[in-house]
Amino acid sequence: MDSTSTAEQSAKDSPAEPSYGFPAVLWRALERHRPPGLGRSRVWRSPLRGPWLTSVFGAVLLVSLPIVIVTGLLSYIAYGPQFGQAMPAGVGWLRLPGFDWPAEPSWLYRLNQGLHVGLGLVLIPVVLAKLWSVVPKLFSWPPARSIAQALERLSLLLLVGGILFEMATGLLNIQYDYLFGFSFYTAHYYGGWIFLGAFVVHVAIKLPHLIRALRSRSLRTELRTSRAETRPEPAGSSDLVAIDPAPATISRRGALAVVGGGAALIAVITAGQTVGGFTRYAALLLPRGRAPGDGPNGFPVNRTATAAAIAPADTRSGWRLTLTGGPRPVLLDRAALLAMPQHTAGLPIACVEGWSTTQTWTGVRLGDLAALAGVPAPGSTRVRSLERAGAFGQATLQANQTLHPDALLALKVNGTDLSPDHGYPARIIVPALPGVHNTKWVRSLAFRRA
Ligand SMILES: Nc1nc2c(c(=O)[nH]1)N[C@H]1C(S)=C(S)[C@@H](COP(=O)(O)O)O[C@H]1N2
Ligand SMILES: [Mo]
Repeated sequence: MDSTSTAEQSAKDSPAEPSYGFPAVLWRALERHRPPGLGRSRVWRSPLRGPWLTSVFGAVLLVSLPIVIVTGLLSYIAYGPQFGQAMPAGVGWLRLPGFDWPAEPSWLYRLNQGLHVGLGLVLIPVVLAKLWSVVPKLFSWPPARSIAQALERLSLLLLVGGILFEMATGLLNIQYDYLFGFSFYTAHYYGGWIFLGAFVVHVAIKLPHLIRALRSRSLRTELRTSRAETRPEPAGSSDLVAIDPAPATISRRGALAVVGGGAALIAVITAGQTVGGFTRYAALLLPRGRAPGDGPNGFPVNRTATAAAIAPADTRSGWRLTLTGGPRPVLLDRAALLAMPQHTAGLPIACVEGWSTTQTWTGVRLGDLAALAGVPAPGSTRVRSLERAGAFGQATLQANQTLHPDALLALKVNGTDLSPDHGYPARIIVPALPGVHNTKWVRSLAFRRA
């Protein structure tokens, strides 16, 4: 008799709805304290929302975001964390497996950064569309039905916050460059890891749903369905589907075209920054990716000589290049450098901001200068600029970067002397090196033994 009454009691206690994993008391309390306006709101009425549409956007991001993530991490390695010149310098246990960044092919960093920045920008409309497609979930109440779901929703916070943060900081950086000094890199780097973690969790949880949803409708059929024929996905298939759907104001085909068109537009106003030629005039999203004028020195300038506070007098006849690391320092003026064997190479400058430009450079091989200094096989090379302030004034090159046959101390570009803005009297130009380490207005090279 005792056992019967207990059973009856618990039958009354358990809610009519499915068991939610939380103790029933907690569940009911949450239900009772529903904030106004929350719940499966009838506000979200688009008949387009549903697991299929969300999964189409999700599938696009699933294949493309890993490229943005990996190129981002590779860019960090390309900066040379082994020399403490990647930002942030100390990353604790997040330290990536270090390796010498290759000096071949010469377009390696150009491709890496073009993909990272270009794809990152192009995906903005897709990310926004995906967020739009799941926005009702943001307002669902109770916020979670089980511990597992609570954790999942927490990961969503990091996922959504992470991607918006990365896109906003990335966008601001390419627009205003070093507006926030170097803290941009630190923020973008840690933000990237937070996003990466949340992304992995999200994919692990959602992949089966994504596959099922993609199979539930045929893309081909959707692309043939007009607005008038557009119907909501089956009610009850997911809480993404509107309870009280309004008539369609656009077809799914139309929605995909708007998002795809937005992405294509961004591609058009971005690609010119690295493709070059006349397309550069369309590189509206990247002020620095645009050329300042015509002529041999008419290609983008990151920072002008004036902005870098280079005194013209210091670059004229009194200028000397100092080579150290050997038995005694070697001093060379520009005439002495021009009297050495000259080598010409077509090499890109590829900025971390995504823009790049390929020019024909002429100058002395770094390997020849190392030999002249008495260190024919240096382990690394420390480059210093006349510019003393900030992180631009110096860079360290790896052995493979110093000894590559196309690695130059350039004196000329496209057959004429470097302009003051491009680093006269001499600048570094090394294949596949991140743009920032192609130091302008070079003052000294310190070769370090291996
Ligand atoms: N001394 C010095 N070198 C520098 C810079 C600088 O500001 N100062 N800018 C760097 C960056 S970030 C890039 S992308 C390239 C740009 O070279 P450019 O201005 O000749 O196109 O130069 C690099 N070398
Ligand atoms: Mo740069």
